[in-house]
Parts: sequence; structure tokens; C-alpha cells
Amino acid sequence: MTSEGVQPTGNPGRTGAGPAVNSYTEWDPLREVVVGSLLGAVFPTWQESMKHTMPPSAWPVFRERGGSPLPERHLKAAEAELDNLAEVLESEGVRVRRPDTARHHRPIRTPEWESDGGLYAAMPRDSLMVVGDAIVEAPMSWRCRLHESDAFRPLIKSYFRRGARWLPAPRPQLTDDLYQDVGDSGPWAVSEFEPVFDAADFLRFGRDLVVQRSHVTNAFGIDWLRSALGPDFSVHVVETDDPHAMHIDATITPLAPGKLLVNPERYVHSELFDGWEILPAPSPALPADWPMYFCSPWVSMNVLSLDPGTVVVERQERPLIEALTAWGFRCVEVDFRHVYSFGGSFHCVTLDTVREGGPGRYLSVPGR
Ligand code: DAV
Repeated sequence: MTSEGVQPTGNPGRTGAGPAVNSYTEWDPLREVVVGSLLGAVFPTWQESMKHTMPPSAWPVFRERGGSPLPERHLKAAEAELDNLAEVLESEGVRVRRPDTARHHRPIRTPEWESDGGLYAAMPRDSLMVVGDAIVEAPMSWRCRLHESDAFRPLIKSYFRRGARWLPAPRPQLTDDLYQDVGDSGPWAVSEFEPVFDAADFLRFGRDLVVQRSHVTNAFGIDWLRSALGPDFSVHVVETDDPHAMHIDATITPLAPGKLLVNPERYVHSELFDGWEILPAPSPALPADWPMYFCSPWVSMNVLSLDPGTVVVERQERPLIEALTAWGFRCVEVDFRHVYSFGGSFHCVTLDTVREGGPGRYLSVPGR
């Protein structure tokens, strides 16, 4: 496990060892992955747009404790789970990279606004996206997350030096113009003032990407990504039934070509998945009183594919493990409930930088 240093000279292109970054799908055999870290994590600084996505029980905590450390005991247990995930992935033959430990408690100031602190480097899936040989840095709409990808910059620079393409989105201004009341101007908390998205609202299917609109992803952001990726990729907006939408990866989880795990409360069938087998995920096994500051218990289905026959699943999600096993998958069971509390599971906390395989076409795209 290393956080690689930066070499002094320019982008030398690909070396003989194969592309430094190569990942086109959510399921091709995984060779290298970034696993996030909760070290130094703090509570997010409250902004009104959060109330559309964050559990109401967390609002007062965020309002009062933005920029101050997450509860220490729970945080330590969660970081141990992340370290253990890294070890399990290595034992499965996957190279693991970790981010720098950033100082998330420091305030963020721009000419227009201030935030009491940052957040964490736990969820690289939110701020970064690998599409083929490119790493995209997302323009995230929470002010406290403006600098979140900085913790991954040593890795990004190292990948770039070794031939990856680096696509940082236009830096968002995140002024008040971006935020709107839901209902007044539309169903979402972000306007079309400037491009914003979280990378976790997208899923990769070879030459096709699927995205949901959400309280952190606007049409302008989707258009920017389309333009940045160019004509080799198509980006399809799918409908989901989720008034609290923020990140698609507890709603739709592709596990292999033709195999889709879906959230039965949120999935709306799209003709893109015509011909796919669809498994509604069993209800999450998490007890109702488990502390969840950032997300719903449906992160149970936020699994990580190691290859088209293998998934990493939370050890206590027995109904899901049984359903996936019956569907022909090998389940690698890992304890992860303490991480759940801070906003995600195996898909959220990882960024798959190298998977085998190249671009394919897997979706049923009308007219193609
Ligand atoms: O609350 O179901 C979880 C996704 C986090 N990246 C939810 C969304």
C-alpha cells in the first residue's frame, strides 16, 4: 500500500506495464484501487441544500459541529474497517493505494463565502471518476467539499506522469446563485448556474455512462462531462424514484454484463436495461438505531465488484449475501457498519483505477 511520490518530469505516455489508469466498467476484473481514509475527518459545515439529502437526525449536529471532528470511537472503528478492506483487497490480488491525510478541520474561504472546515477523504467515488484512461475531478456542490480531491492529488499526479489523462472540471464558484429551494424552481436543490456533479451519480458501462439528476448533479454538469469525454462516450440520464437523490450507487448496482442489482424502492426501469436480469435487493439488515449521519441503510447494496463473479458485501447483510450467492456470485464478506455511519460502503470508499478489459457496449440504446 503506497501513496506514490510525484516524479519531476512531464507525462511520458504509457509504459510497457500497461496503462496506469484503465477502467471502463463497474465489474471488469479489478487490478488496482484507491481506498479512502477517514483520518482527520470532520463534520460537514451546514448549508441549506443538505436538508434534501441528509437524514433529519443529522441536521442539528451538522449545524452545530461543522468543522469539528467526527465522534472519535466510532471513527477509529470505521478507519479500522477501511484498513481491513484494503488488506482483504490485497489478499484478493488487487493493488491498493491510499490518499494523503489531509487537514480537513481547516476552514475554507473564498471571496464569496466561508466554510468552517472540509469533510474527509473517505469517499473517492464522490469526487473522482475513472473513465477509460482518464481521471475526472468532479465539481462538487457542497462548499465544504470544494477541496476534497486535494487529498488524492499526489496519486492523480502520479497517474498522470504514468500516462493517464487528467480532466479537472471547471472550479465551481458555489455562490448563492447555485442553490435553490426545492419546489420553487424545480425538483432539485442545485440550479443551472454552473456545472456541478458528484462523480457518484454516474455508473460506467463501457462506452456508455448512466447518470441520475440529483440534489448535487445538474444538467449543466452532465453536459460538461459529455463534452469533456467527447464522442467516444455516451452519457444517458436515467430516471430514479428518489426525492432525496444524491449518488446513484445505492439505487442501481451493475454486477456483470446483463446483471443489475436494484433498489426496489427507487429503481425505475429504463429501456437501456432491456434484456438485463434485474434483482431487487433485499431490505437492508441494519438495525434502526444504528447511527447514520449521511445516508440511508440502502448502502447495503453499495457493493464493490472484484470481477463479474465476485462482490465485496457487508458481512451482516445476510439476506443480500444469500440472494447474490443464489444468483451465482462469490461474496467476499467484510465488516463495514461503522463506515456506513459516515456516508457509504464499498463502492463509495473506492476508486477503481485499473480493471482489465477495454471499452465495450452493454446497454440497449435505442437507434444504435
Ligand atoms: O442514502 O441511499 C447512498 C450513496 C452514498 N454515496 C443513500 C445514498
